This record gives sequence, structure tokens and C-alpha cells, in this order.
Amino acid sequence: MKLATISRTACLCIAIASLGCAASGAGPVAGPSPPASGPSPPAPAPAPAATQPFRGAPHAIPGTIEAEDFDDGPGGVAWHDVDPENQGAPYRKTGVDVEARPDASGGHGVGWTKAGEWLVYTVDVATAGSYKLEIPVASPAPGGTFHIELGGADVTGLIQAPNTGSWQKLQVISRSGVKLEAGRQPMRVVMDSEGETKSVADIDFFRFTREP
Ligand SMILES: [Ca+2]
Ligand SMILES: [Ca+2]
Repeated sequence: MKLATISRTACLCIAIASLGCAASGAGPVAGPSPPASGPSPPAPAPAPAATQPFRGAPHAIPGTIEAEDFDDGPGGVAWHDVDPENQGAPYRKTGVDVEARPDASGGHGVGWTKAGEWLVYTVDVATAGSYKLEIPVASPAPGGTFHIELGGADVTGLIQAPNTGSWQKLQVISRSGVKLEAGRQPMRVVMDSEGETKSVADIDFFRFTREP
């Protein structure tokens, strides 16, 4: 029983020492909470997600927009790609698959396109009105579908990539009567479905010319 007594005494001593420590202010002392001075200030609003035109200037319409010259910005903002790697040429450091090809305008195009992917291009439309749109694509079998939005509106409807005979053979597909509003705005190319190739199509550029 003597042991138990000592033990109890030791516990009491430790307890008293702890209290003494807390009371002596040897550590940081939590004082009373300051009186509430009203609601805390609102957190600063996050900056709006924005993209920057590739090479600094928006793409002019009428004009040609290289598929590989999508906006600068992070994934999910300037582009979306289903795999994080660039499967192709080291043209840019993003997840978008850019291919080098000598038959393409600018020596490059976008390839390995998959449903659900999209690309944003800041454009500046000089004049509102009706435009013809031409797009060179390549696909060795019936390809998938995609559409193009300007200022958030679908201006093309679904565009079907044809069988051009080979990944190495570009064929220009076109749309007439594409109605555009004037001014600087985002153009978004959206990959909607894959074809027999398990891809949408290889795409070289988007060319807009004014229609009468
Ligand atoms: Ca990729
Ligand atoms: Ca190109």
C-alpha cells in the first residue's frame, strides 16, 4: 500500500506542477478572446479565369487561325486534354497533342484528338456577319465530330470529319453561313465524338473568310 500512496502523491505533485506551469505563464498564455468587432472582412475574390492569346495578339477574323496556336493558360482554362502529356512535337509545353507535319500550315497541327477535349483561341472579329469556314483535316477512316463556339454560342453545329484516306492526307472541309458577332471574344473548338479511328481528326487550321 505504501507504493500506491507514493504513486498517488506523485500524481498529485505532477498535477500541481502542471497547474503551476499553466498559471505561471511559462508558455504562451491564452488570454480572453477579443470582443467580436463585427463580421470579418470578405476574402478577396479570386481572379477570373482568363486566357492569353498565343504570341500576345488575338487571331484576326477574317483570317487563319492555326489549330496549334491555341491560347496560353492552364489546362481547364485555355485547353482541356484527356491525357496530361503532349504525344507529339515539342512545339509547346502543354498537355495538348501537337503534331509536326510538313504538309500543314505552320508545319504543325493538332492530333490525337479525343472526345471531350477543347481548345480556346482569343479572336477579334472585324465585322459582324456571315463567314465561310475552311478546316483542313486528316483521318484514315470516317472521323469524329466537333463544333466551334464563339462568345459561348455554337456557330457551326456538329462538323463531321470525313475519311481523307490517310493521317498523312489533309482535306479541306468547309461550312458556309457561319454567323459571327464583331469584337474580341473566345473561340472554343470542342471535340464531340470519336470516329472509327478512335480519334476525332487531325486538324491543321481554321480559316474564316467574309461572305457577301
Ligand atoms: Ca495529351
Ligand atoms: Ca497548322
